Amino acid sequence: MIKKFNILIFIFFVFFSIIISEIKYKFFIYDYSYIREKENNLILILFFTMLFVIIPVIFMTIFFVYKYNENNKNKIYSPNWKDSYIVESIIWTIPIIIIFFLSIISINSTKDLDPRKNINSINKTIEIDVISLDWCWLFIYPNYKIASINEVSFPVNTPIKFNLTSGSVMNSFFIPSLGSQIYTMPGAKTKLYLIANHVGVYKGLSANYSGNGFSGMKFSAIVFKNNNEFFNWIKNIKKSKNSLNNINNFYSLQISRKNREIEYFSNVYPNLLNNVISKFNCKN
Ligand SMILES: [Cu+2]
Repeated sequence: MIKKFNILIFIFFVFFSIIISEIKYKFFIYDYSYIREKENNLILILFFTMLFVIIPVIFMTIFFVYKYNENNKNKIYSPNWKDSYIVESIIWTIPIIIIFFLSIISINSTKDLDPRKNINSINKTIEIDVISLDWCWLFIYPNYKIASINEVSFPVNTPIKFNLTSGSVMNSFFIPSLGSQIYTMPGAKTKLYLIANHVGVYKGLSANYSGNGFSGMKFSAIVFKNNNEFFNWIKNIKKSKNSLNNINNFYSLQISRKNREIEYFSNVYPNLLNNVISKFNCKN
């Protein structure tokens, strides 16, 4: 009987370590940003805290099934649970401690990972306006008067302030490797601060189903190794013949199209983001 029990426990721990290593791999391979790193740590802390409950419960389930089995001749079954102070204090104290611990972590990380919170860095923050359309992403660099569709770029270790809105329905702006997602909503402006700590090209997407062409609503986020590379990218866009210098050009972008290619626009209409927002705010 003991043998069978040992085998079960062994299988359980093998299975458990496979899950843990898989989770570690899945999380840490995408550790490309400061925010993402903090989010990963938070998830791992919560996960291991919950193991304090899950492991004893699984262990006891297997143990009790064997110990109080009908075929176990050596069992001594003497239920005497009424007013057991030991049992009562264990089943109340542990959850209270865990809930208290988790609430402190939740409060602190909610403040800490607020998407509207500025990220401290020696490098100057870059502002990028983002407008979600049917079904593509429009990125505007107000300080450089350029825009692009389905491609955004910035230098490494530089905080980015995204100002977001939607030109059509609600979508969700998400670069999974860099951290937090945030909703874009028509007539509303939201802010999101992100920073990339590794050079590379990351996938961006909408995490909110928004219609028929949604599956093609993807963009690439290019992280350059220095400002020079970033300015070259901007110069390249400045050469584009397409422009967005009046609101009608913007309206022509709003025509729904699926699987749109990357497009560049030089000479962008000033304050386009706020214009798009005010379009939805009709006061009667
Ligand atoms: Cu909302």
